[in-house]
Amino acid sequence: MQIDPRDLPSLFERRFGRAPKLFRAPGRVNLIGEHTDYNDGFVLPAALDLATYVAIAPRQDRLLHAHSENLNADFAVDLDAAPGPAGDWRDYVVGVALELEKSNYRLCGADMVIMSVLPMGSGLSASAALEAAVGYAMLSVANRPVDRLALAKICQRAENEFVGMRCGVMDQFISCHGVEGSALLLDCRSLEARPIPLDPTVRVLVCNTMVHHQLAGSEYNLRRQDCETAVALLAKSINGVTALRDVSVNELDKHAADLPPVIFKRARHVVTENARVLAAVAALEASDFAEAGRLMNASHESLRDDYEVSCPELDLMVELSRAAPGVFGARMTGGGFGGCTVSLVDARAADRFAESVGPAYERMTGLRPMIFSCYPGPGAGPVAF
Ligand code: GAF
Repeated sequence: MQIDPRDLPSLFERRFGRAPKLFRAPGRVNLIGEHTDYNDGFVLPAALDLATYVAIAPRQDRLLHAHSENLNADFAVDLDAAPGPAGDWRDYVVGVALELEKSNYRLCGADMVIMSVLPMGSGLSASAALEAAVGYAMLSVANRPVDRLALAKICQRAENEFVGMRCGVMDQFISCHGVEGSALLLDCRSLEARPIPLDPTVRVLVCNTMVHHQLAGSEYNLRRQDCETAVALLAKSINGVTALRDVSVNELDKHAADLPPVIFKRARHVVTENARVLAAVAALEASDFAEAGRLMNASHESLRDDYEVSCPELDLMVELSRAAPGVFGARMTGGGFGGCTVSLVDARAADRFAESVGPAYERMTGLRPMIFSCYPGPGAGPVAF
């Protein structure tokens, strides 16, 4: 099936007999800072120009009626009937609506058609894009002003509490706050963000490995538990530790013996990754792309060996990417266990990147990867075609 968001107005009118308003929210690629967001740390994501789109019109009652064009599936729920999770895509839609109401945003019922050009389960945060697009759209048709930070937190809560995935705030934050042409350095404790413009002499290239290992969700929640264990143990001997953000690399080394070996490795990833994010921002701002690339490489090694969230396909894609001409660095991006890699590439070599990486990956895995250059786009909002 051909997915084209420009078809949304006519698809909506055919289905619901009236004209919709249109909204979009982007997916993201994270340049560096993985599994640091739920440790109150630093991340450096950029919003993609690939997005999830929602066509919406209000209803007189409190029914939420949604159709997914990608899945060719429908559902209807009564917002007053306190629906529980269904275990599929509906939960992102209903979860956001219910969390908005819990936060005192009274909504009206709505008809929606949803369409996404983001590949699902590819680590580009299609779920946060769905949440942010639906949240923005529902607030708008209920004539409520959109506070982007409040919306990002509500979408995260919907995912934590309704969907059952204990994600941090990075994906929802960048989907709501993306800045065209820039990545955002986000402090996940203060939620302050600073745009880091992407230099025109470099490109960000994303490679989808086309695999998604099922253990992603359960292992993610286990990693969070490991971090909480590390914090509880370190807080006994270091003053003022409430998150791994509060621990320096030296302090962690000094207290290595207080932690079981696996917990130490998890903590070492988070603590060193936080330091790498800040160093990478300094390197990007100084146009030192060799250093930024070296830090991205070190991030991948740490995720693979200490945090143990990589997989053979991600490692292979990273290896092939690093061997391509003009590549400063490459790493997995997102939660791991499949999905995408991100590479920082000299703009002059970017056009040839896909032809050096794609066929080799396909030959070795039998999978044809999707490879694209990412120009950072804006955050969630209305759209017109
Ligand atoms: C997933 C989560 F949703 C994010 O919050 C973040 O933890 C990421 O994995 C890892 O950095 O995308």
